[in-house]
Amino acid sequence: MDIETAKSIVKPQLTNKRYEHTIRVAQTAAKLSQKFGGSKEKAELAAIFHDYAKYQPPEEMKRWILHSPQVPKDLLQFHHELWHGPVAALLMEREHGITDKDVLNAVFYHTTGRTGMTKLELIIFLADYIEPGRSFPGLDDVRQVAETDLLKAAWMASRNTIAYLLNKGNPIYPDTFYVYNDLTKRINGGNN
Ligand code: DGI
Ligand code: FE
Ligand code: FE
Repeated sequence: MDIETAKSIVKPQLTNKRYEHTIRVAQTAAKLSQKFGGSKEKAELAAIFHDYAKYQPPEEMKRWILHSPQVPKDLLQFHHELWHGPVAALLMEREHGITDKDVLNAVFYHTTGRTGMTKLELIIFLADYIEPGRSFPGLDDVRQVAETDLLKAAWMASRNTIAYLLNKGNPIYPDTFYVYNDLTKRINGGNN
């Protein structure tokens, strides 16, 4: 699917602010893919769709998850904020015929991350965190590291998100910890 078609599908589903965030994630993901390698087109396509399901009613997302064998049901025990990535990936595949697994996984796992993330998955995960409209504590450091080191920057994003969730006393989905542990090993050459 070309990017303009993707945009025209996604835009009506989002608020203006969310659509602008989406465009910035796509621009950031395109830059990251030029810097670190991989397909710019895939990065843009995944970015355009990553928050496609953000405003689906939780009951509807729950139905999609319950009826889709590939989605782990334990997600339903956690906040519905964690459901929009998997549901967007399902909708891309079933309603828009997008079959590229790497693109679908980048959307599926963009909120939590997971172990063994591909370059494209890391790029979307990181682009969502560092796009220029974001302002989180410590974000400038992550942006700086993202100039040279994709794994380390994604690790910092993961660490900061966990710290933020812990600080708020929120429950944390297992994949959110797994990506942190996995990236800790990967940036240390497996010595941890
Ligand atoms: O959709 P976006 O706002 O662009 O960003 P996102 O999909 O990365 O994350 C949405 C929210 O999900 C963000 O406030 C952090 C939160 N989050 C990420 N991992 C976890 C989580 N919330 C809980 N409760 N548990 C997690 O493991
Ligand atoms: Fe999201
Ligand atoms: Fe997002």
